[in-house]
Amino acid sequence: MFFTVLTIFPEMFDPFWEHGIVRRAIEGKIIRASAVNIRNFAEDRHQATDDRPYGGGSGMVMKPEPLAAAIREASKTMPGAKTVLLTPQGRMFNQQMARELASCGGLILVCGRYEGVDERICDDLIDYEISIGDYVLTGGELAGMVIMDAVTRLIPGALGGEDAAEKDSFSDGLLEHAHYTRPRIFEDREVPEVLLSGHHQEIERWRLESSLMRTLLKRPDLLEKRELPDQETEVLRRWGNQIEKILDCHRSPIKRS
Ligand code: 4HQ
Repeated sequence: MFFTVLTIFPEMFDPFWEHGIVRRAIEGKIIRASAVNIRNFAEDRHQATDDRPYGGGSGMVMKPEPLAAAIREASKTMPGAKTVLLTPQGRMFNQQMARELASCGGLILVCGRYEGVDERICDDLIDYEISIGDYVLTGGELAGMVIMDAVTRLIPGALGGEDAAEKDSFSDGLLEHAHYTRPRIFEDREVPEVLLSGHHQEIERWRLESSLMRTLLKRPDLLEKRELPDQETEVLRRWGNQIEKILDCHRSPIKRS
Protein backbone atom coordinates (compact mmCIF):
# COMPACT_ATOMS: atom_id res chain seq x y z
CA MET A 1 0.00 0.00 0.00
CA PHE A 2 1.27 3.48 -0.93
CA PHE A 3 -0.19 6.63 0.70
CA THR A 4 0.43 10.15 -0.61
CA VAL A 5 -1.11 13.00 1.39
CA LEU A 6 -1.62 16.41 -0.18
CA THR A 7 -1.68 19.15 2.47
CA ILE A 8 -0.36 22.63 3.29
CA PHE A 9 0.84 21.23 6.66
CA PRO A 10 2.98 18.16 5.79
CA GLU A 11 4.80 18.31 9.17
CA MET A 12 1.55 17.37 10.93
CA PHE A 13 2.09 13.81 9.64
CA ASP A 14 5.61 13.30 11.06
CA PRO A 15 4.48 12.11 14.52
CA PHE A 16 1.87 9.89 12.84
CA TRP A 17 4.46 8.14 10.64
CA GLU A 18 6.88 7.84 13.60
CA HIS A 19 4.82 5.84 16.12
CA GLY A 20 3.47 2.37 16.75
CA ILE A 21 2.09 0.04 14.12
CA VAL A 22 2.21 2.65 11.35
CA ARG A 23 5.92 3.20 11.99
CA ARG A 24 6.59 -0.55 12.00
CA ALA A 25 4.62 -0.99 8.78
CA ILE A 26 6.73 1.70 7.09
CA GLU A 27 10.00 0.22 8.41
CA GLY A 28 8.92 -3.27 7.27
CA LYS A 29 7.97 -1.93 3.79
CA ILE A 30 4.36 -3.09 4.35
CA ILE A 31 3.26 0.45 3.47
CA ARG A 32 4.98 3.51 1.98
CA ALA A 33 3.89 7.00 2.92
CA SER A 34 4.70 10.61 2.09
CA ALA A 35 3.17 14.03 2.65
CA VAL A 36 3.47 16.55 -0.20
CA ASN A 37 3.09 20.31 0.33
CA ILE A 38 0.42 21.70 -2.01
CA ARG A 39 2.26 25.04 -1.77
CA ASN A 40 5.08 23.54 -3.88
CA PHE A 41 2.61 23.59 -6.79
CA ALA A 42 1.50 27.24 -6.35
CA GLU A 43 2.61 29.35 -9.28
CA ASP A 44 2.20 32.99 -8.18
CA ARG A 45 5.01 34.81 -6.38
CA HIS A 46 3.25 34.57 -3.01
CA GLN A 47 2.74 30.81 -3.46
CA ALA A 48 -0.92 31.26 -2.48
CA THR A 49 -3.00 28.11 -2.05
CA ASP A 50 -6.24 29.93 -1.11
CA ASP A 51 -8.31 32.81 -2.47
CA ARG A 52 -11.51 34.76 -1.75
CA PRO A 53 -14.84 33.07 -2.59
CA TYR A 54 -16.76 34.14 -5.71
CA GLY A 55 -20.06 35.64 -4.56
CA GLY A 56 -18.43 37.10 -1.47
CA GLY A 57 -18.68 36.14 2.15
CA SER A 58 -16.18 35.30 4.83
CA GLY A 59 -13.58 32.54 4.70
CA MET A 60 -11.24 31.40 1.96
CA VAL A 61 -11.34 28.60 -0.64
CA MET A 62 -8.47 26.33 -1.76
CA LYS A 63 -7.38 27.47 -5.24
CA PRO A 64 -7.91 24.79 -7.89
CA GLU A 65 -4.66 25.12 -9.91
CA PRO A 66 -2.10 24.12 -7.23
CA LEU A 67 -4.36 21.31 -6.01
CA ALA A 68 -4.96 19.95 -9.54
CA ALA A 69 -1.22 20.05 -10.28
CA ALA A 70 -0.44 18.25 -7.00
CA ILE A 71 -3.04 15.52 -7.65
CA ARG A 72 -1.84 14.97 -11.25
CA GLU A 73 1.79 14.74 -10.14
CA ALA A 74 0.92 12.22 -7.40
CA SER A 75 -1.21 10.16 -9.83
CA LYS A 76 1.69 10.05 -12.29
CA THR A 77 4.05 8.57 -9.71
CA MET A 78 1.33 6.15 -8.42
CA PRO A 79 -0.53 4.74 -11.44
CA GLY A 80 -3.80 3.08 -10.42
CA ALA A 81 -4.03 4.94 -7.10
CA LYS A 82 -7.46 6.21 -6.00
CA THR A 83 -7.93 9.84 -4.93
CA VAL A 84 -9.82 10.60 -1.71
CA LEU A 85 -11.12 14.03 -0.63
CA LEU A 86 -11.77 14.43 3.10
CA THR A 87 -15.00 16.40 3.53
CA PRO A 88 -18.04 16.44 5.85
CA GLN A 89 -20.12 15.97 2.68
CA GLY A 90 -18.53 12.60 1.91
CA ARG A 91 -19.71 9.06 2.58
CA MET A 92 -19.40 8.23 6.29
CA PHE A 93 -16.22 6.20 6.86
CA ASN A 94 -16.64 2.69 8.32
CA GLN A 95 -14.80 -0.63 8.55
CA GLN A 96 -16.22 -1.87 5.26
CA MET A 97 -14.83 1.19 3.46
CA ALA A 98 -11.47 0.65 5.22
CA ARG A 99 -11.42 -2.90 3.75
CA GLU A 100 -12.31 -1.58 0.29
CA LEU A 101 -9.57 1.10 0.42
CA ALA A 102 -7.04 -1.45 1.71
CA SER A 103 -7.41 -3.34 -1.57
CA CYS A 104 -6.60 -0.24 -3.67
CA GLY A 105 -2.81 -0.49 -3.75
CA GLY A 106 -2.39 3.28 -3.64
CA LEU A 107 -4.31 6.19 -2.09
CA ILE A 108 -3.90 9.92 -2.67
CA LEU A 109 -5.52 11.75 0.25
CA VAL A 110 -6.49 15.39 -0.39
CA CYS A 111 -6.62 17.42 2.83
CA GLY A 112 -8.27 20.83 2.51
CA ARG A 113 -8.13 23.81 4.88
CA TYR A 114 -10.30 26.94 5.14
CA GLU A 115 -13.87 26.51 3.82
CA GLY A 116 -12.83 23.64 1.53
CA VAL A 117 -11.68 23.13 -2.05
CA ASP A 118 -12.95 24.67 -5.30
CA GLU A 119 -15.90 22.53 -6.47
CA ARG A 120 -14.32 21.89 -9.87
CA ILE A 121 -11.61 19.75 -8.20
CA CYS A 122 -14.21 17.24 -6.94
CA ASP A 123 -15.82 16.57 -10.31
CA ASP A 124 -12.84 15.36 -12.35
CA LEU A 125 -9.99 14.58 -9.99
CA ILE A 126 -11.60 12.83 -6.98
CA ASP A 127 -12.65 9.16 -6.85
CA TYR A 128 -14.08 9.10 -3.30
CA GLU A 129 -15.40 11.84 -1.01
CA ILE A 130 -15.17 10.57 2.57
CA SER A 131 -16.26 12.02 5.94
CA ILE A 132 -15.02 10.62 9.26
CA GLY A 133 -18.10 11.89 11.12
CA ASP A 134 -20.70 14.62 11.53
CA TYR A 135 -18.54 17.33 13.09
CA VAL A 136 -16.41 20.15 11.69
CA LEU A 137 -12.60 19.95 11.72
CA THR A 138 -10.24 22.83 10.89
CA GLY A 139 -8.70 20.74 8.11
CA GLY A 140 -8.75 17.33 6.45
CA GLU A 141 -5.37 16.24 7.90
CA LEU A 142 -6.70 14.45 11.01
CA ALA A 143 -9.37 12.76 8.89
CA GLY A 144 -6.63 11.60 6.50
CA MET A 145 -4.70 10.10 9.42
CA VAL A 146 -7.81 8.30 10.68
CA ILE A 147 -8.27 6.67 7.28
CA MET A 148 -4.62 5.72 6.85
CA ASP A 149 -4.55 4.29 10.38
CA ALA A 150 -7.63 2.10 9.84
CA VAL A 151 -6.40 0.98 6.39
CA THR A 152 -2.81 0.26 7.46
CA ARG A 153 -3.80 -2.28 10.12
CA LEU A 154 -5.70 -4.24 7.46
CA ILE A 155 -2.67 -4.67 5.19
CA PRO A 156 -1.35 -8.24 5.61
CA GLY A 157 1.77 -8.20 7.81
CA ALA A 158 1.04 -4.85 9.49
CA LEU A 159 -0.13 -6.42 12.77
CA GLY A 160 1.90 -8.96 14.74
CA GLY A 161 -0.61 -11.84 14.81
CA GLU A 162 -1.82 -12.50 11.28
CA ASP A 163 -5.48 -12.91 12.27
CA ALA A 164 -5.62 -10.02 14.77
CA ALA A 165 -7.28 -7.55 12.36
CA GLU A 166 -10.20 -9.87 11.74
CA LYS A 167 -10.92 -10.51 15.43
CA ASP A 168 -11.55 -6.86 16.25
CA SER A 169 -14.80 -4.95 16.73
CA PHE A 170 -16.93 -4.58 13.60
CA SER A 171 -14.93 -7.06 11.52
CA ASP A 172 -17.75 -9.53 12.18
CA GLY A 173 -20.38 -6.96 13.19
CA LEU A 174 -20.17 -7.38 16.98
CA LEU A 175 -18.32 -5.33 19.59
CA GLU A 176 -15.26 -6.92 21.20
CA HIS A 177 -15.63 -9.07 24.31
CA ALA A 178 -14.27 -7.71 27.62
CA HIS A 179 -10.51 -8.00 28.14
CA TYR A 180 -8.58 -8.68 31.35
CA THR A 181 -4.92 -8.97 32.33
CA ARG A 182 -3.00 -9.34 35.60
CA PRO A 183 -3.47 -8.82 38.49
CA ARG A 184 -6.26 -11.36 39.11
CA ILE A 185 -7.82 -8.98 41.69
CA PHE A 186 -7.74 -5.22 41.07
CA GLU A 187 -9.36 -2.89 43.63
CA ASP A 188 -11.60 -5.74 44.89
CA ARG A 189 -12.75 -6.66 41.37
CA GLU A 190 -11.96 -10.19 40.16
CA VAL A 191 -11.27 -11.50 36.67
CA PRO A 192 -14.11 -13.84 35.54
CA GLU A 193 -13.22 -17.35 36.79
CA VAL A 194 -13.70 -19.08 33.44
CA LEU A 195 -10.82 -17.09 31.87
CA LEU A 196 -8.42 -18.68 34.40
CA SER A 197 -9.78 -22.20 33.88
CA GLY A 198 -7.92 -23.20 30.74
CA HIS A 199 -11.15 -24.63 29.21
CA HIS A 200 -10.75 -23.21 25.71
CA GLN A 201 -14.25 -24.12 24.60
CA GLU A 202 -15.84 -22.48 27.65
CA ILE A 203 -13.61 -19.43 27.19
CA GLU A 204 -14.74 -19.07 23.56
CA ARG A 205 -18.35 -19.41 24.71
CA TRP A 206 -17.85 -16.74 27.40
CA ARG A 207 -16.26 -14.39 24.86
CA LEU A 208 -19.17 -14.82 22.45
CA GLU A 209 -21.67 -14.02 25.22
CA SER A 210 -19.57 -11.03 26.36
CA SER A 211 -19.51 -9.72 22.76
CA LEU A 212 -23.24 -10.21 22.32
CA MET A 213 -24.11 -8.63 25.70
CA ARG A 214 -21.95 -5.54 25.05
CA THR A 215 -23.39 -5.14 21.56
CA LEU A 216 -26.96 -5.52 22.84
CA LEU A 217 -26.45 -2.93 25.61
CA LYS A 218 -24.20 -0.41 23.82
CA ARG A 219 -24.99 -0.76 20.08
CA PRO A 220 -28.31 -2.58 19.53
CA ASP A 221 -28.40 -1.05 16.02
CA LEU A 222 -25.53 -3.38 15.04
CA LEU A 223 -27.60 -6.45 15.97
CA GLU A 224 -30.63 -5.21 14.02
CA LYS A 225 -28.54 -4.80 10.85
CA ARG A 226 -26.72 -8.12 11.15
CA GLU A 227 -27.39 -11.63 9.85
CA LEU A 228 -27.38 -13.66 13.11
CA PRO A 229 -25.62 -17.04 13.19
CA ASP A 230 -27.63 -19.86 14.89
CA GLN A 231 -25.39 -19.86 17.96
CA GLU A 232 -26.06 -16.16 18.59
CA THR A 233 -29.79 -16.47 17.95
CA GLU A 234 -29.86 -19.20 20.60
CA VAL A 235 -28.02 -17.06 23.19
CA LEU A 236 -30.30 -14.04 22.56
CA ARG A 237 -33.40 -16.27 22.76
CA ARG A 238 -32.23 -17.70 26.10
CA TRP A 239 -31.65 -14.18 27.50
CA GLY A 240 -35.04 -13.11 26.13
CA ASN A 241 -36.75 -16.04 27.86
CA GLN A 242 -34.99 -15.26 31.15
CA ILE A 243 -36.09 -11.62 30.95
CA GLU A 244 -39.67 -12.70 30.08
CA LYS A 245 -39.72 -15.00 33.13
CA ILE A 246 -38.57 -12.20 35.43
CA LEU A 247 -41.16 -9.78 33.99
CA ASP A 248 -43.90 -12.44 34.36
CA CYS A 249 -43.15 -12.66 38.09
CA HIS A 250 -43.79 -8.94 38.39
CA ARG A 251 -46.98 -8.98 36.29
CA SER A 252 -48.65 -11.58 38.56
CA PRO A 253 -46.99 -11.23 41.96
CA ILE A 254 -49.19 -14.06 43.26
CA LYS A 255 -47.12 -16.58 41.27
CA ARG A 256 -43.83 -15.48 42.82
CA SER A 257 -42.17 -18.33 44.74
N1 4HQ B 1 -13.42 18.92 7.27
N2 4HQ B 1 -14.52 14.37 7.81
C1 4HQ B 1 -11.81 19.68 5.53
C2 4HQ B 1 -14.03 17.97 8.07
C3 4HQ B 1 -14.02 16.52 7.76
C4 4HQ B 1 -14.84 15.54 8.36
C5 4HQ B 1 -13.71 20.32 7.56
C6 4HQ B 1 -12.64 18.61 6.08
C7 4HQ B 1 -12.84 21.31 6.90
C8 4HQ B 1 -11.69 21.99 4.90
N3 4HQ B 1 -13.25 15.88 6.89
N4 4HQ B 1 -12.48 20.95 5.54
N5 4HQ B 1 -15.77 15.71 9.29
O1 4HQ B 1 -14.64 18.33 9.06
O2 4HQ B 1 -13.55 14.57 6.91
